[in-house]
Amino acid sequence: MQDNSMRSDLLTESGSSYEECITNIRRKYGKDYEVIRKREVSPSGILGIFKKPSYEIVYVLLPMEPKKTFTSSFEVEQKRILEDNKKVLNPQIKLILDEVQALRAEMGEHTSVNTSVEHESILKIESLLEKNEFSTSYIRKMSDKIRREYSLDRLDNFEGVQTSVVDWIGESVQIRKKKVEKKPSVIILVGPTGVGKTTTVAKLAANLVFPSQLNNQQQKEVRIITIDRYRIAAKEQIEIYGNHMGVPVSSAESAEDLEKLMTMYGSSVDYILIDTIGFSPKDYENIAKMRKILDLHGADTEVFLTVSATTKSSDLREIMQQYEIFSYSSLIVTKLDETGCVGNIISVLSEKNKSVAYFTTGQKVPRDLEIANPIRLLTRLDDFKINRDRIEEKFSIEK
Ligand SMILES: Nc1nc2c(ncn2[C@@H]2O[C@H](COP(=O)(O)OP(=O)(O)OP(=O)(O)O)[C@@H](O)[C@H]2O)c(=O)[nH]1
Ligand SMILES: [Mg+2]
Repeated sequence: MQDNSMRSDLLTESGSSYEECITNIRRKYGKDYEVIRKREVSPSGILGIFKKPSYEIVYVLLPMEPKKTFTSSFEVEQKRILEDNKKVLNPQIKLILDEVQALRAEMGEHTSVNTSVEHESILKIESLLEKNEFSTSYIRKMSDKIRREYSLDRLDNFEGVQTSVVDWIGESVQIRKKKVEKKPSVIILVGPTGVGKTTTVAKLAANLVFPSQLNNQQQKEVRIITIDRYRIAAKEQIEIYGNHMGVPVSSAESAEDLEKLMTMYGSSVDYILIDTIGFSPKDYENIAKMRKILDLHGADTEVFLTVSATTKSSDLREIMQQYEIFSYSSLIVTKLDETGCVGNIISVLSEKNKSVAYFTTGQKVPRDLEIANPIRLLTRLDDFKINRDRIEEKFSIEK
């Protein structure tokens, strides 16, 4: 048995299908692994055209408790100290220690029994979730929920289990609750570089200025402010959109500038949309500076963290953590059109207990913007059987 408590190297498994690769990985290492990449490999060469494509999964082993049968040097040492101590300890403590050891052995047995009798339906669901790039902890929570809610004989009905899991995934997506609007409502978009903040500000502006679902078909008075002082092109980019929509665009370089603009607009406008510069989540200094500029005392502000749906779970966690200083209320998930997998987004939103406000689904302004809804994510799940009527009835947003 190998010790994989410290491993983080990338490993590769190949097979004729995704399921075959997963079965092989599980046979070797159990469930303590996380899929990093998966892809279909087309056979090369002239003869290759007659062969079926194969599958390749790149994965890492997660740190785990050493298996029961494996005794690390640490455990040997621990046992030795325990034995030594027992010799000199008084009988009462010795009794307690013996009991602890017995309990430990029993717990070990129970864990091994549990993992060996996993029901086929649960295994199938886990494999489906992995394929959709849900995080390991999200998958664990789902399997636990199935075990809790389903008796052994009901588990045989895979279709039934699958329907419940789709419902639970939908329920785990929190949608931003609309606030009571004040005049002006200030909306600030923050987030990493290139995720689509400026484009989304333009889309939001257009959907507020012209009658749409966003403004209940009532035209609103809108202003745009950009904090992008370094890049001329960035200001031009938003000005072009502004001109098209008849929305004035101003730029602010400091907290004072911003304050002045806000006072000037006052309650004569309905919405002030603020576009900010994107920073890498590692650029903590600049993120903090931006936070200072945006200190809007008293204004009715709502900060949205903008992230791209193509970001992998571990990066999403870091971004959400680093932008926490903005006290963002909710997320905007962009570029949903660019990814086939939505498990990463659903997992991290649920882990961090954050809601989502909007999705963007392409480069077209103003068309490719929608109010977030679990249905959009559920219909993007790969290989899950989705009952469209059911989820539409269950998750359509109240008008
Ligand atoms: N496919 C796709 N592309 C998008 C979407 N939203 C924005 N883009 C594209 O992403 C690129 C970057 O968009 P920007 O709006 O400039 O991104 P940004 O976050 O303002 O970037 P910085 O200001 O540099 O941080 C542009 O080419 C956009 O057209 C989307 O929903 N789907
Ligand atoms: Mg921008």
